[in-house]
Amino acid sequence: MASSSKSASFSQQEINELQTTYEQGGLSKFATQIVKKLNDIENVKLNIAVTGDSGAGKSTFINAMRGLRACDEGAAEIGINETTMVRTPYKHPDFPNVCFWDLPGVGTTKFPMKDYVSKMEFTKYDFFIIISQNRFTENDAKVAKEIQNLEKKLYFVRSQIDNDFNSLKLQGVGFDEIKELAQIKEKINCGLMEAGISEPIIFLISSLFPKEFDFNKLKETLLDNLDGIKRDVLLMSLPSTTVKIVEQKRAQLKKRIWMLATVSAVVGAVPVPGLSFAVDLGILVNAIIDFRKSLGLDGASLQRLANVAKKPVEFLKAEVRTPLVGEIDKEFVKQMLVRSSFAAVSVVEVALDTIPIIGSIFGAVSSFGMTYKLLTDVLDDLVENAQRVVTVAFAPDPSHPQ
Ligand SMILES: Nc1nc2c(ncn2[C@@H]2O[C@H](COP(=O)(O)OP(=O)(O)O)[C@@H](O)[C@H]2O)c(=O)[nH]1
Ligand SMILES: [Mg+2]
Repeated sequence: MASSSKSASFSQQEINELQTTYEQGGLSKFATQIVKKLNDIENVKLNIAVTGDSGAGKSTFINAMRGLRACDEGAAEIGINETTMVRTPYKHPDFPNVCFWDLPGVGTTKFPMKDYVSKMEFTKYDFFIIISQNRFTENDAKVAKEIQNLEKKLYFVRSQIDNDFNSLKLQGVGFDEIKELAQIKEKINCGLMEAGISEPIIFLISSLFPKEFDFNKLKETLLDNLDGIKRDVLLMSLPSTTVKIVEQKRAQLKKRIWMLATVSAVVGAVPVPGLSFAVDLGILVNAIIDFRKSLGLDGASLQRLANVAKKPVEFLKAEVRTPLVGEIDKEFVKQMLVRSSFAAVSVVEVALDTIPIIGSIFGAVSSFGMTYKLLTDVLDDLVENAQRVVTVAFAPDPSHPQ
C-alpha cells in the first residue's frame, strides 16, 4: 500500500532513478514506473475523524467540507439527537478516496476511553477534528490526549460562530469582530491548556458560511500538514471556493501532465487515422474529465458551488466559456490534436521544467510533445474558467444577494 510519505510527483532522487531505469530497462520499464505513480495518486485513501458532542455541528461540518447542504444526496443528516454507538463514513461524492468519519461523542457512547479508542479505530485516521459549539469539554480534552498519545494530528474546531455574532447583533451590542474572535480563541486556548493539551490548534468557523471566519484557514492548514499524495487527494476534493485553492490545484495538476503524456505516448499508444503519431486517446479523455472534476467545472460541482455561494447555478454557468465542459470523447480529443498539431511545444522546453531525460527519449516534436501541449492548454483553459466562476460566485452582487 502507498504510504503517506509518497509524493504526488517525482523527487529529484526518483528522477535520477528513472534515468537509470530508462538506461537499463528501456522505455517500457520507464513508463511502468510512471504508471505506478499515477496509480498511487488514484488509490491513496484519506480518512478523517470528526468527533464531539451531539449537536456540536459534526454532520454540518462534514457536509460543508464536501460542499454539500443537509438536503443534498449523500449528505449527513443534521439536528438529530445522537444515539448511535458506531461511527458513520461519509465519502466525498466525487472523490470516494476521501472519507469523513462521523464519530459519536465519547459522552454519547458512554464507553470507557479505552473502548472508545479501539471501537472507533483511532489508529486508522490521517487526522482528527474535535468540534464543539461552545467551550470544549472534559471529554473533548480526554479524547484529545488519546489522539496526541498516538502522535496524530488534531484540530479543535469551534463551530457555529455565526450564531455568536448574530446574537450580539440582535441585542444591538457594538463589537469589533476581529477582537471578539481573538477573545473567543484565547478563552478556548486557555481552557484547553488548563486541561493539559499543549499547543492546541484552534479554528473558529461557521459551516453555513464557509467563506467567513477561519474556514479557509482551516483548509489551508489541513493541506499544509499533509504530505505527498495525501495532500494531493485532499486538495482535489476541496470545493473550489477560493482563487488560491484553484491555483493550488493548477500547480498540482500541472505536475501530472508529463506523466500522462508519457503514458499516452508509450503504453497504450496506437496509430490514430488522421494523426501523424500514435497516442492513447482514452488516457487523454480521462485526463480531461479528471481535470475538469478537480477544478469543479462539471455540472454537479457547479451546482454544489452555487448552493454554497447561495447564487443561481445559471449565474455561474454563464462564466464557463469552454467546449471542455461538454461531452469529451476520443473524437473530440483527436480533433483538438489535429487543430493544435502545428503548434506543439518543443520537447526541449518541456524537458527543462520536467526531467531532462524526456528530451532524449522523445526527440523533437512527437506524440509526447503533442499530448503535453494538449493537456497544458486544457489545464490553462479550465483554470481560467474556474477562476472566473469562483470570483463571480462570491462577489457581492445586489441582484443576487448572498
Ligand atoms: N448557525 C449555524 N448552525 C449550525 C452550524 N453547524 C451546525 N449547526 C446547526 O446545529 C445543529 C446541530 O448540528 P449537527 O451538524 O447535526 O451536529 P452533530 O450532532 O454534531 O452532528 C443543527 O441544527 C445545525 O443546523 C453552524 O456553523 N452555524
Ligand atoms: Mg450528527
